[in-house]
Formats: sequence, C-alpha cells, structure tokens
Amino acid sequence: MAAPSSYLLATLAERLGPKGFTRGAADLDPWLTDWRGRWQGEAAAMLSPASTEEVAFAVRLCADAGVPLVPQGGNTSMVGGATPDESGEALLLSLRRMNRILSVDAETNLAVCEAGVILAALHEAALAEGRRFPLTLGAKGSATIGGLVSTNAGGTQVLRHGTMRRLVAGIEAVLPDGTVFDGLAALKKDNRGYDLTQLLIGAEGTLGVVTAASLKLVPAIGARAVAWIGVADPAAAMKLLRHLEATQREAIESFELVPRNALDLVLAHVPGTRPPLAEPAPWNVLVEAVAPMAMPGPEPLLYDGLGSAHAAGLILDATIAASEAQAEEFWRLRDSISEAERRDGPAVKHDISVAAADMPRFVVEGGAAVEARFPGTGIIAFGHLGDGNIHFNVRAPEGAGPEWVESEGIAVSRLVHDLVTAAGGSISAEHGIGQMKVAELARLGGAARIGALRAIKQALDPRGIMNPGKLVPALDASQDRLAESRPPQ
Ligand code: 2HG
Ligand code: ZN
Repeated sequence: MAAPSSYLLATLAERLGPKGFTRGAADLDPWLTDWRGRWQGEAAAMLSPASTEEVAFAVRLCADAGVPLVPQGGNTSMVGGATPDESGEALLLSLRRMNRILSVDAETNLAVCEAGVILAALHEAALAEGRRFPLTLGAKGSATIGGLVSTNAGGTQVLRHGTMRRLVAGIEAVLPDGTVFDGLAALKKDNRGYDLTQLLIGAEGTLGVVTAASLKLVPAIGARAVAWIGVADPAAAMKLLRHLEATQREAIESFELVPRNALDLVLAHVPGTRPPLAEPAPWNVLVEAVAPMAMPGPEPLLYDGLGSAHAAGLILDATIAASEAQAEEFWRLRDSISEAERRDGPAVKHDISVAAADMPRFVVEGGAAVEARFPGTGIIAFGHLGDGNIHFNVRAPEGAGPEWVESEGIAVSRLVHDLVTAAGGSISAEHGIGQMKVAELARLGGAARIGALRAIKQALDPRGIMNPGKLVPALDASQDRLAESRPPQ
C-alpha cells in the first residue's frame, strides 16, 4: 500500500469539490479517533462523496494507486472499526453526505436509504408512514445505515426481529476495484450463486463500501408496555424470559439484563436519572412488549405474566411504566450504561455470546474466574440476555488509570475470550472485530474460518486497500498465534 500522491489528491479534490474533499485538521480531527478515545489515527484527507458514482470514482483511483481507504459512517464503532492507522497514508471515506432516504413504501414494507442516513432519521421517516424499522440501539442518533449494515449491528430488538442481516432486503456497494454491485432490488428469491449481499453485511468495509440499502419495515407500534423487573440472578432472569415467551403471544421484543453495579453507575453519572424500584435488586431486567395498531395493547397480558412469575418465585419486584415518559426513563437507564461506564473510568470491554441457555452460568462463573485472577476488578455484565449476548466489561481496580487497560487489558481479554471459546461461544456478538479484536480472532478463530476470511479478502481486494488492519488477520502476524492456539492432537 502507498500514501496518496499529490496528483491523486488533486484529482480527488477536483472531482469531489470542496464539500467532498477536506484536509484541514479541524475538519478531520473529530473523525480520527473512536468514540471511547481508545484509538487515534491519521489520514491524508477526508473524502465525503455525494453519490455512488463519486464513491466508485474514488475507489477506482485508490485501487489503481494502492492507496488505503477507511470507510466511516457515524463513527460509533466499539472496536476501532472506522479509525485509520497512524501512518497517515489512508484516506477517510465518510459516507455521511449520502444521507437521503430514497423511499419508504408502506405497501411493500420497504425503505431504501443511502448509506449515510442516520438510524433515528429512518425511524422517524418510517413512523410517518405508519411503519417501523425494528432495529434500535443507544447510538441511534449518530449510527448510520451503512455502518449498521457493515457491522451487522444488533441492539435491543434482536430477540424478535434479528440483527441487521435479517432486516436487509438488498444493498448497493462499491467493490474494491471500483465496480458497483447493484443488489438493491428486494428479491425474495435470487439464486445467482454466492450471496454478495450477505457477504458484504458484517464485512466491516473490508470487501467494499456499502452505499445504499433496502430495508424491511414492520407495522408501527400501536401500544407498548415497558417493565423494570428485579430478579435474584441471571438464571432467574432466563427463567423469566421463558415464562414470558410462554404467556405473552409474540409480543416480547426486548429483554435486557442490567446488573446492580451498572444501574448504580448510571444513577451516579447520568443527571436526571432515578432508581426504578423502591428496593434495589441485585439484577434487573428491562422488558418491552409491543402490539401493532388495531391490536389489543400488551399491558394487561404483561401484567398477568409478571404476576404469575412473581407467584412462581421468579422475580423479586416489578413495575410497569405508567406512561410513555416513564417508559422512556426506563430505557434511558438501560441505554446510558455505556456512557456511564465511560465516565466512570477505565474498563476492558467484551461483547460475547454463548448459547442463550448457557449465558446465566457463564456470567456468574466467568465473572468469578476473572475477578479471582485479576483482584480488584469488577464485572459489569449487561445487555441482550435473550440473545445469549452480554457485554462482559471488566472494570479496572479502584484508583487505576487508563494505563491499567494498556498493561492488563490483553491478559484480561485473553482470559475472557478463552472462557467464551471453551463454552463454544463467540468473541464478537454484535460489535464486530475491527482492530480491537483482530489478534484475538487470529488466536481463537480456528484455521478454517481464518483461512476462508483471508481467501475471500484476497480474491476481492488483492491490493488490500479496503479498511486495512480490520477484521481479517494478517497472514504473517497470526501464523504463530494460530499454531499456538491449535488444540493438542
Ligand atoms: C449496548 O448494548 C451497546 O449498550 C454497548 O452494545 C455495549 O458499551 C458496551 O459495552
Ligand atoms: Zn449491545
């Protein structure tokens, strides 16, 4: 790979115009570090094309010259997936100017969006047509459709609606040689061989740049019931989920686990929050049940379901939000955990999954193992229990500064990831690999997976210009690690 020549930069500047080509530090700086400030990169310029043709032009030029491109949406990656390296050779490719919602069709239940559309904007546009795009997450005010597609994002409604992969009906993307893959048509059946759409979803910009997507909509919510529930432990939470699944038709959309230490952080660091239950519980669950318009509201059934769960000894206490405002308050408690954790101090973050039924035991036993091995640490295990996906974040010991993450972080993550792997799980459930987990993927991903990732990358992006250093382990750096991690014969 090579740094861009002044000729290449001038050609791009001319084609993309002043809004589409920037080099000033003030314009670039906010986009050169990730949300948690963990990675800091450099870029020769930021490209902000306004159309797919302009993206294709830029990619073609860079492919010819071997210049690396780092695609970026809302820059909310948790794994450094959109931050360039420190060499300053890369061009940042921002999709944020391509922010048009091209259509929202209530009849076909499809929306077509350019990559830079912000998730919250799509939510609003769908609602105006009596529809809903059923994927949401804390960063919905910044995260973009292109980024969500490229990371196969999850969030808090996966339980019912699946991850992005299930909600994408088609995509348009510019491949690493600058050709445009036009897969936007929402075809229910399409057997033209390898599924490029699915291949590009979750590829983290390493196989091309997603420029637009057709997305599946569902009916807008007519009524919802949001409950905050105290439980004794994660096993009780899982039993509660099974109980609600058996008693609530198909209305349960979200089932989020919040430990007491996470709630305490939110209450301490986020102004205007207050405890949801009279007596704090060791573990909490946020449940949302919804019904579309013209269907009976979910509240009476949820009330009954929680009543019978209480009688069966599954829950300690529960409250159903009495108003939309209170429902929003409950959600704010849940959605503020990342922010509260960030304000609180250093932590080593993990985004893990095991089979959902195994997660309660993993949280308790894995948590104890990590705390025993790294004295003074505390596990903040929260999130999407119903999906078997928990954010298993390890808080630094009292008084430790950011250097603790530098010195201990690798050993902490290795232990967590070893435990997850031994439990048959994944070291990345919904945030992707980015640059944060690429060495761990190399260590634990297994020869077949890593070999296939590399072969696909090599075939589609032979010069390695698309988001280098992310997702796909480099051949040289990982050979030894792979050998190390191979189980004894
Ligand atoms: C969430 O579920 C996000 O809130 C962020 O995926 C998780 O900050 C985290 O570790
Ligand atoms: Zn999450």
